[in-house]
Amino acid sequence: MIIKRYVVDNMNEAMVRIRYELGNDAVIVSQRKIRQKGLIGIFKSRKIEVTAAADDKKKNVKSNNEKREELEKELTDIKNMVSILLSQRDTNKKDSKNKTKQKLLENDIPNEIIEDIYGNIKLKNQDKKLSPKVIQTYFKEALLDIIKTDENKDERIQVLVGPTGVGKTTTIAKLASLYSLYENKKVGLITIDTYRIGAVEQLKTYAQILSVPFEVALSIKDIPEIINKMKNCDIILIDTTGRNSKNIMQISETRKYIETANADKVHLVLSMTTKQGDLKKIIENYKMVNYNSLILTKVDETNAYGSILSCCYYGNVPISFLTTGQNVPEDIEKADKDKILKLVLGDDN
Ligand SMILES: Nc1nc2c(ncn2[C@@H]2O[C@H](COP(=O)(O)OP(=O)(O)O)[C@@H](O)[C@H]2O)c(=O)[nH]1
Ligand SMILES: [Mg+2]
Repeated sequence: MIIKRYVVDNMNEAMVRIRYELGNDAVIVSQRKIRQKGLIGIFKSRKIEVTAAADDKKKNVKSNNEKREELEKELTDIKNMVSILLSQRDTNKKDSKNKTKQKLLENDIPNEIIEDIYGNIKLKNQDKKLSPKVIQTYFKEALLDIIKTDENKDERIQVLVGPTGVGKTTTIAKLASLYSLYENKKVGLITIDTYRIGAVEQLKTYAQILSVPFEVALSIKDIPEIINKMKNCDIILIDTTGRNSKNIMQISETRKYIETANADKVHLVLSMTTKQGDLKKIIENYKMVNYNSLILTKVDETNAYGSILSCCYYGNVPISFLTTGQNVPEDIEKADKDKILKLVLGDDN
């Protein structure tokens, strides 16, 4: 049995406190009006003294039950809160993957490449849950693996191949200027492009301006003799006829020229204004000539740089140069990995 004494202003207050502290089964044993002690008591209103009693065990059992109910309720609330937070986090994660993906798609990076990279990240990190930031870092690392750039060791015999109009001849003029004017190398120019009217004249004019030897090969048979003539040259650049990548016969003829010339470097020249689907086919079909470098032209004519990544991904050889305009010799630069990554991802990434 618990007996407690309460000094209260009124009975209402007494009942509330007794019920709270002793439970519903408590009984009031006595009540009386009192005046507080001392001088102050005279000016204060009278109080009531209530004595109440309750069964000790009953009160405890009841309060334990109440406590358990309260705990259970709190637990349910916490569970609900956690599940809401978890579902919010999942949607945020999805949103952020979709946002990154959306940005890459806007930059013209093919879905196939994006999914391939995400697939690899998932595979490598099997059960681990990755934050969007970590995924983005892995993504950038994967891009840097795909983007290969050439060390440009100034190989002696270099051939430029690729479709018509991509800028092969213009690029040869730019390279000839770079090597002869800036690197002080002896350069020789050869063209096997006797197919198009004016093609010979175009390169011959550049050769005259630069005062470098220039030769025309009318057939494969001429190649060894011409190369022999240029034995003093540090670098020999060979221009070829633009080939339709679908024409296997034409491409295999170009391959014969390359083999006869014993080329050290075969640059596949690709224009960034070409549609991505076409680029992929050109890259595949030209594999026949065993190119070991890419030159990407007309980078100035596009804002969607995903094509650059496509070339790296499908070509799987390093990029040597990028060209950025029609001006000879200034509109050419050596490929730089970080610069290309920035172009591919867009400025704010
Ligand atoms: N905007 C732009 N035009 C280029 C670039 N490179 C070449 N061209 C132009 O593309 C056209 C075709 O160039 P050409 O060298 O004859 O191409 P080829 O048929 O592959 O030899 C010419 O009008 C060039 O001036 C470049 O980087 N940017
Ligand atoms: Mg040409």
